[in-house]
Amino acid sequence: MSNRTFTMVKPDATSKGYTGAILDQIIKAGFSIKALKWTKLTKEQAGLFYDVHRERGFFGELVEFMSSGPIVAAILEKENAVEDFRTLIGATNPANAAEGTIRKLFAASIGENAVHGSDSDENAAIEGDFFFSKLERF
Ligand code: FUP
Repeated sequence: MSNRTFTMVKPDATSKGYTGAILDQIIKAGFSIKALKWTKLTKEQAGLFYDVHRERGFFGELVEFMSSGPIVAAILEKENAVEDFRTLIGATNPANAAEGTIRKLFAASIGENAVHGSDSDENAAIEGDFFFSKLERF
């Protein structure tokens, strides 16, 4: 069990002005920010980030969406970070997300689902390294 996870506030949420409210929920849930960045992915970068989904039918749409506007990337710290953060954000499809979860509150659809959360300690480390150098983590 690692104490770090990686998240993105996705383009749907940044464009609707939800960034502050989402970060507030994350901090109030006990996560501390170890790295934080406002940026925008190219299509190529979005494709690399979601490489594991390259053969899936939704890959093209996913890449278009994730490169369509700014995102906020962050490394978060908390005991049991990966699992607790997945609980905080709720199911991938907001229609199935529990009441009070970030996706239930802020997501519109399975494709435009407001936030990303790493699904394992290994991926949390890979995804954090994708966005942040050692000099950007405190
Ligand atoms: P999650 O781990 O909850 O982010 O979900 P996945 O890794 O399964 O999917 C990554 C992203 O692909 C989702 F956030 C949105 C997109 N996706 C779709 O657009 N349609 C699907 O059926 C599944 C995922």
